[in-house]
Amino acid sequence: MLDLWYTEEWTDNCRFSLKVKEQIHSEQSEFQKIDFFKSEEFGTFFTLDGLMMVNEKDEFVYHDMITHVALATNPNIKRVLVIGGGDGGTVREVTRYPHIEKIDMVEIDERVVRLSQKYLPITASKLEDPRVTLYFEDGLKFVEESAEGSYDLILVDSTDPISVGEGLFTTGFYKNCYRVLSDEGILINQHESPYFAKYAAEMKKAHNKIKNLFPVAKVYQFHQPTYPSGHWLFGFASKKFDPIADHQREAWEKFGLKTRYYNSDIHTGAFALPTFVREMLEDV
Ligand code: AAT
Repeated sequence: MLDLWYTEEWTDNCRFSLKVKEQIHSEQSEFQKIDFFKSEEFGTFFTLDGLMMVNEKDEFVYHDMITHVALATNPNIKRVLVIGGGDGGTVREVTRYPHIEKIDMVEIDERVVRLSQKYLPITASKLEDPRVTLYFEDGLKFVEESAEGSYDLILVDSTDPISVGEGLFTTGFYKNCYRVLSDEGILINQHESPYFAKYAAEMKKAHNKIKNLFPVAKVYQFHQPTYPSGHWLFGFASKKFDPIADHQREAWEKFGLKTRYYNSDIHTGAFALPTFVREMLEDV
């Protein structure tokens, strides 16, 4: 029998391949091509337009890091908006805080949610939490129409700035995020990779736009083996809180959450950037 491999072009000259046991689903939704596979090494995974989104083995890294850094900076966050994140992993982490009152998730493509519920219960398990409301629409439009100060935290769990994800990397979008956040608000966004030039160009553009709007604008890093280069970033922007100076280590530890990637030392360490990344950010 022939071996089946999933291959992703990280750059024109570099590819990532994963041996596949079986392709379990494939469709073209209204917005994108969705494929689900089973693999030995990374378990079940899905791709959108041929790019890895989530797999069972390393999703904990991404979902820990998108969520807990903000909650350990402002443990009083009560109203959360998740944009994208159709697999449900980000919402799952947010639901772990009993004091959070409201979690709105705005995903453009309902099919990603329904297929994740079917094939990726490990991430989609908390989408039915009573605090969660799902909206199937464009996140860009949703923030335009949301009231001023209506959220304490916005988590932008988006695809790359191509196709439907493009609007979530625009100045107009970030301006609306600023308006929709309370005075203590925090914005975390999927911030691409500093490593290969084509992703680094996007991350510099995004940082430049956010830094012109928010008094606090930083980036932090984590290891995501299945994203291009494995070196990935989130952006941290806030009206008030600095993630290091205002880090509420003890308050967060009191929540008693068991996490596999995030911990209080990682919180500090993630903001310590390699020199080449620092230089890229100074440069913008
Ligand atoms: N939890 C990690 C998974 C993702 S998927 C990102 C989701 O964002 C997708 O389900 C996609 O349909 C949704 N999305 C894209 N654009 C929009 C939009 N404009 N409004 C609402 N939802 C949107 C993140 C993967 C990161 C990959 C990095 N290489």
